[in-house]
Amino acid sequence: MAGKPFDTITGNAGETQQRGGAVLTTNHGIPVSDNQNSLRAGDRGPTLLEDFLLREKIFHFDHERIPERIVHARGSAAHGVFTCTDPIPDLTRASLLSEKGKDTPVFVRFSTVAGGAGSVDTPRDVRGFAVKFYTDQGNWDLVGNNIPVFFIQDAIKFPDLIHSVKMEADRGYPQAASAHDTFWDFVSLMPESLHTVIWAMSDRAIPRSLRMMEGFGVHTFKFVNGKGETSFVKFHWRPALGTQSLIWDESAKLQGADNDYHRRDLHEAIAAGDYPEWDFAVQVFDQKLADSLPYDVLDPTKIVPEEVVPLRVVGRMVLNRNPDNHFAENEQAAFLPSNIVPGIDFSDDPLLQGRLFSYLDTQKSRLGTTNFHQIPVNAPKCPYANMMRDGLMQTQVPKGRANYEPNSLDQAGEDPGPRASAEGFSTAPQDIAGEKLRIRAESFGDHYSQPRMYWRSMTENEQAHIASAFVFELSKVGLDHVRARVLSHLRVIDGDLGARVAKGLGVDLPEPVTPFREPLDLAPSDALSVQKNWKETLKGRKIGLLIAEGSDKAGIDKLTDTIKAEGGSVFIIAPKVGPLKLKGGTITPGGQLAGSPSVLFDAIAMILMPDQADQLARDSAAIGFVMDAFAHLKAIGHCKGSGVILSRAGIEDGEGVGPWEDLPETAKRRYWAREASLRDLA
Ligand code: HDE
Repeated sequence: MAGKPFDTITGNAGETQQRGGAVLTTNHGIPVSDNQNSLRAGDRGPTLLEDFLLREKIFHFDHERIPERIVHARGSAAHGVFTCTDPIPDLTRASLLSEKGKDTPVFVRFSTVAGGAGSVDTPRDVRGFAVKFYTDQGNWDLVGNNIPVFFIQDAIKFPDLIHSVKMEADRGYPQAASAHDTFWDFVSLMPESLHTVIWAMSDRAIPRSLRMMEGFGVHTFKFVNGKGETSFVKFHWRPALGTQSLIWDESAKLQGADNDYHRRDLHEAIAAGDYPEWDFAVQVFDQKLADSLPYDVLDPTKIVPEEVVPLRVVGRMVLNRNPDNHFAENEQAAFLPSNIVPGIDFSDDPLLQGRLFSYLDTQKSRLGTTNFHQIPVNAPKCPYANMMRDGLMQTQVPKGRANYEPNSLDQAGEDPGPRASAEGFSTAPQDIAGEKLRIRAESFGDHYSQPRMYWRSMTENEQAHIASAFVFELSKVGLDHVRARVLSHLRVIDGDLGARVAKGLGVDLPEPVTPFREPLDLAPSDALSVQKNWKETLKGRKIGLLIAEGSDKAGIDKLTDTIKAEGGSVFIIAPKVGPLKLKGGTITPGGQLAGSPSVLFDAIAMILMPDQADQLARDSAAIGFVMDAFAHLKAIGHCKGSGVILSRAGIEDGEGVGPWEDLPETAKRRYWAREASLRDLA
């Protein structure tokens, strides 16, 4: 029997080419009649060099990639708006903070540090938190992290730090992981890194969501007001959803379940109108207070606890628009700590000073041109004009004769071009005297007091997570002398920490190092703990609901509605993804059980008929679903029928485990106390 006619354009039997939308053209506007076949000599003959359509398309494709960022390669981004809520013209003449209710557009990029652009979202790592404010005085880039301190004190050590944490030079692994010899070798020889390392071993380095991270400017900056008076300032972002973290086993399993866990979460939240929000707060202090502290405010390995200098909330940021194109916006975004506006100034923090060079320099090799500022995501939204001209990929067409300054073309009646103004950026005057030296200030010499303060500010469970993270990481270190050297530092931070990590590794505790400065017992700061500041809310939390054929639709609707009413969301999972007949209606599930493990959710529920539950109780995906939820300290809601799955997994009713009707309440928490009975933490 003869089939449908063969289509010589698409190569499909009987299909005709889909047509619609705008006319497809070359990059030079020439309309294209066939985007399926290259030009051939005869229907089975060689391709012709003349085929400019083929060559242009392949040529462009061959060059689609640009060098990825040497650090922070993997990022997720969004647009939004910053609103000033408490103007502070007495402290700064920065216009974005000058008027209550004043809006400034922003572009934000969150990132991991160590992994490549295609690496997973949930390794143990510091997260970048870079904000570009498109102010009416030009762009201000606050290029910060989700941890308020940094590993090193001097920019000259940055290449060494990054080389040590990235893939090892000879073998090219591990990707996106600090658990290897070279990183810990560096740490053990650079005790200034210990404060950031203890943060990185805490749950802060495995955030639950980008929406649930704090952000910090890290360095001390300066504010300058209209009278030229200066003060020191540290910048903080506080997430409206509260700071929440994963636990280690969960983040490791998420690396298999969803490589894009954070990126997807951010994108979906914004697409659903569930806009992520942060308060913007400042810690402002003067030289006198700085001088009274037992550490140097120019040292980026130190925080100023908020119990010492309280936070003042001055604005709010809402992210309300996903990028239209990942490459054009996220990949081509260029953040520069040197982008600063009148009213804000740098401090002499030696790490910050080094950054002021690096970011401008890196853009030239990544984006290939000094004109990277003209790419839409980087361009200021206020007018900008100067005498800088030409260069690769120049897209602007300046008019007139004046491309130098001073000039007197105005006297000839021509446009003389832009001029500097007294209102422009000016550096706050500062006395500086001293010898020209390569030296580390003695005031930067205490590396143990603040890690000790951090350790002592944690809950018992958080301490156990930190000690266990050290054990995990050091268990991957093959060089005994490196491991021993790390332990000799840890016991100076805190005897208990050192002993627990040594015990967890099953090795002897070595002699302590002798620090340059005897560590101080600084007062613990509750603000540093994630668990002590947990927000009990369903907002931003995602519940995985397992159902199957015959499940009760009324129950499913009731649970879903209650959770949604409180700002949470429900994702329906079933053994098969096609439409499902239920008692009282039909539902099309969001995901199949095997592809929707419970690591993807903050809490789980099961509403199942007994026969379906019996069947699922023989399915390892269902057993794993409840076992992991339990092991990850999550709330579990079940119906009578689904009890059989729980008993097969050895889970009994107790704190956080009970009837599904309780879930809207129980799902607001994690059950930290459950952990001691589940795993042997250090
Ligand atoms: Fe960066 N850092 N950094 N960094 N950093 C870069 O700039 C660098 C540091 C941070 O989403 C690079 O455009 C040096 C501290 C973020 O695009 C590069 C030093 C903090 C991002 C660079 C530091 C950061 C970067 C790579 C030591 C927190 C991502 C690509 C002196 C306050 C920005 C790029 C984005 C990116 C250099 C230390 C945060 C190579 C030399 C401290 C969030 O220029």
